[in-house]
Amino acid sequence: MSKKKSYDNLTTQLIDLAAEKKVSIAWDRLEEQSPQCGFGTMGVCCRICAMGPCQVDPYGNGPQKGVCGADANTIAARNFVRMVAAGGASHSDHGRSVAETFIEVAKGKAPGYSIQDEQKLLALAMDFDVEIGDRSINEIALEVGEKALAQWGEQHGPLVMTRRAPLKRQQLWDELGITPRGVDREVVEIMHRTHMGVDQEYKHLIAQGSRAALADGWGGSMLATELQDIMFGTPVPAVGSVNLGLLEKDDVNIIVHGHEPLLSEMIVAVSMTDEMKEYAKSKGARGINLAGICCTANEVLMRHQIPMAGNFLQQEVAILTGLVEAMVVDVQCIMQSLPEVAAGYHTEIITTSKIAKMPGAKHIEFHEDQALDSAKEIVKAACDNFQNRKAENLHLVEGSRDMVVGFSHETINYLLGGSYRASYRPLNDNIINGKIRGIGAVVGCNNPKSTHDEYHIALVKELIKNNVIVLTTGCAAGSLAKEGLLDPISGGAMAGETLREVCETVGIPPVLHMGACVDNSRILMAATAVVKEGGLGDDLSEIPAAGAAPEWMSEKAIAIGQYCVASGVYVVFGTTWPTHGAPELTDYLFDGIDKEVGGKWAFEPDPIKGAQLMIAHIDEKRRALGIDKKKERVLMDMAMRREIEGGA
Ligand code: NFS
Ligand code: SF4
Repeated sequence: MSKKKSYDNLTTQLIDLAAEKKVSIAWDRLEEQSPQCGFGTMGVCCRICAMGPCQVDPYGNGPQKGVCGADANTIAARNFVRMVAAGGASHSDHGRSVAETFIEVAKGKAPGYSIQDEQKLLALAMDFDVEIGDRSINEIALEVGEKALAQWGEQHGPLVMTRRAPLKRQQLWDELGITPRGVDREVVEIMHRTHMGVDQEYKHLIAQGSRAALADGWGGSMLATELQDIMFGTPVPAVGSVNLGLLEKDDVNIIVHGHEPLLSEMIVAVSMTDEMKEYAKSKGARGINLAGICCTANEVLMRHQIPMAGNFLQQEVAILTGLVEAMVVDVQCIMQSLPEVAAGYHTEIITTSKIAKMPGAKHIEFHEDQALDSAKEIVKAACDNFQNRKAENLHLVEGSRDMVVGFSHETINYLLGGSYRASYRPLNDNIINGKIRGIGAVVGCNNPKSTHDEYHIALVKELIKNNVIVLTTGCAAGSLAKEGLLDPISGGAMAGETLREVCETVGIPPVLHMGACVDNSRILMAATAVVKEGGLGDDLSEIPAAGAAPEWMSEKAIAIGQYCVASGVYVVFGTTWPTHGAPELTDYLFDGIDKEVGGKWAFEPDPIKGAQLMIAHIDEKRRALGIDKKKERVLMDMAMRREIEGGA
């Protein structure tokens, strides 16, 4: 590979160090894997039954059917909706753990956890028709928790949370027969329908993909966010910081990596106790420095301002600083290579989840009913490891960036609404008057197939330059933060004139950090609030907005993309696209599915072109709403403007 591996300087330094030390990291393994199988890349390899594996030749020279007769569209659509199933299952199973713990908290059986946001609990109680009256908070929480948990297995639907969507959207889902039932059922149905010889009509398969994805976005994921906010607090704007320069030479450095805040919240709490601080000192350290990677980083960053060490592709190189006493992992996006990378270092890789182990890692299982004890054991193990640091392994990198984090859908409401009345009115007005051209949601992973961080940054710079306000989550947020885009001053300077003006007035950056990937449900809620506020159409598909996952790699990204598309959103993916071997299916996903659900997919490997696709879509929506005309004011020269303003 000749292209740059990472846009980030610190990461680049450590990639070079890895090469020097002959430590194999993701980019090296990608090279070893290259060229990757074209059938797999294009989605037309089927290994669903033992008559296969079968491949369909996308260029028409080889076989066009699998042994069973399945064609390219069926094979690629089955593969695609299986990605939706796995991605939705991951988010939603995380949500299920949260719901289970929530119930234990309500019963008073999970010491360490508590109900922090009572207002949000009461709002959720109303969604679930739970009587409030003069019942105690714990009583209400217990009933909410049990009703929420039952949503995973809801057999008939509709899921309670889908009733938050704009009415028109709910009716459309009903008409199309994709109103989701519980995610457990939808995922099982995908596995059934994609078994050999069942559903073999690609549009019909994709419809089930939509239904399952909606069960995640408007079910499992949304409930994960809601219940986490109730237990750990709804994020409010705060200053945080990002990048590997935040690892401290004199402290015990613990990196929390993965996804579920159930564990990381407890590690945060425990590492702040005097007992643990003293323990760290007794091992020769100054104190304890906690930092995050991947979505766990977003969770603890937005609620506790714990620094973000990095995003997905920085997990291996973080170890190469020689400063990490323990990397504590739970589920999802954790590379199996970590123990191997750590082999020449003192870093301990600690797995903690009941469902996830790795060879070469130390397993300290985390139990929610003894959460503080589990967390203490983990933090102590990290402190014990401080004295094993090897001086010859130290490779300090310097640098970090500040950012503002924690824009939940509620805080956007409050911030933009000002002190009189929380409301989305000012946001809608600024969209209608054209100061804000539209909304872009930029989310998702890193992928070594494209220069780390670069696509996120280039795409978002182009969006904000064109006055599109950006909402971000997940590893994308990490990329953007490293470039200073989440900083009101440096980010604001990169925004177009009118967007900058709005941001300066409110005191926000042009890119709003909304949390982890599971919190993409916050973006759905924010978009819904825009619709309900009025003036921008009456469905999600009518507002001037578009989404993107430029550097995606995970099946979760496909699930998110599909629930956005099925919610009426235009979604652009970069790097690679998994159905190219099936042209008819691909045409349908890119141009055809929108006639049904209002949203559609696009693939664009160039960031500037990707941004332009999003902007063109936003402009088209503005035209349809009849709010495109006012923009012409921009074309007036200063003299005309002075005349008008003077005459007013
Ligand atoms: Ni999202 Fe979070 Fe990152 Fe991608 Fe992985 S951490 S759930 S999947 S890599 S953004
Ligand atoms: Fe081949 Fe059909 Fe079996 Fe797939 S399901 S492996 S296409 S025979």
